[in-house]
Amino acid sequence: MSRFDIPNALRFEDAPGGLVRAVISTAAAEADVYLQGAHVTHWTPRGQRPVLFVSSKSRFAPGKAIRGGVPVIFPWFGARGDGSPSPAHGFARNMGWAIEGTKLHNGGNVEITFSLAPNDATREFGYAAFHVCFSVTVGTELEMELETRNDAKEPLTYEEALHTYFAIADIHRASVSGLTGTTYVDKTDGFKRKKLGNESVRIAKETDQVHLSTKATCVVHDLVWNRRIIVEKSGSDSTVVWNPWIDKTKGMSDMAPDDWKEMICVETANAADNAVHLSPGASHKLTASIRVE
Ligand code: TA6
Repeated sequence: MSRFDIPNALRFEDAPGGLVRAVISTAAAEADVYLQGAHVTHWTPRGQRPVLFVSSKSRFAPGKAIRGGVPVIFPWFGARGDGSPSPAHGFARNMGWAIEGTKLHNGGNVEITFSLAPNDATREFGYAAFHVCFSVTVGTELEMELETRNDAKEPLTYEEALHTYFAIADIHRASVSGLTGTTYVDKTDGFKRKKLGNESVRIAKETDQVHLSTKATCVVHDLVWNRRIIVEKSGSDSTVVWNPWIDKTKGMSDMAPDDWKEMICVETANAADNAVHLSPGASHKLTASIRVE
């Protein structure tokens, strides 16, 4: 591991549950990224409150998804479309990723790059010929790039998401703008398709919406902490907004009873109608860049 260390900027350490994480510290920000799932769990620009939410009840264990931060979702979103017994949200977030490299940029930003290649488990799921690369650059912005290449001789269709959990002071005084007029699949109402009017998304009950065919930048407005979290993206045609609210949270062993008040997921995705179709040898890149104002 030490060959990827960057003195005074990036080091690796053993973390809870026998996992390993990269601890990043720059003049502009600090961050933690777990090798399991290439999972960013912490990003805080200097002088700011933590931007990402992680539940105090989250599991940190081999093969278990971390509840919070930025789970990397691949190659299916939610339940697997063919109904076969498979882990929700694909296999990428539960697996160990390889480190491809680390880099200290001129301006002081630190980048770490991970890759996921086929293994026995992915082959079991029918994924034998792909390559996924995920790079995270830490600075005043958190920049993330997820690039997928189809190494098979036949086309590859997949879904993906950066399932980002944002920390907020109070869900009752938060909203998400940038999705006006979009059509969304309401997963709390029988997957009905609905259209958002000329308004921001406000959360007053369990909310699980897949907004389709939108390339828009979204903003999380936090009226209590008086901050805006801006999520800019590319190569992504879906945005998912999720809050489990009271009852769903009670049913989740890796969430504390009041966690629903302090988090909102605004996810940079390609899901449902926006699944990606890659011909043999082709690649697709999804990016998200997060900043706080
Ligand atoms: O992104 C929203 C969602 O798909 C919800 O349906 C909810 O299940 C959430 O993800 C969390 O999923 P998980 O598998 O992490 O419990």
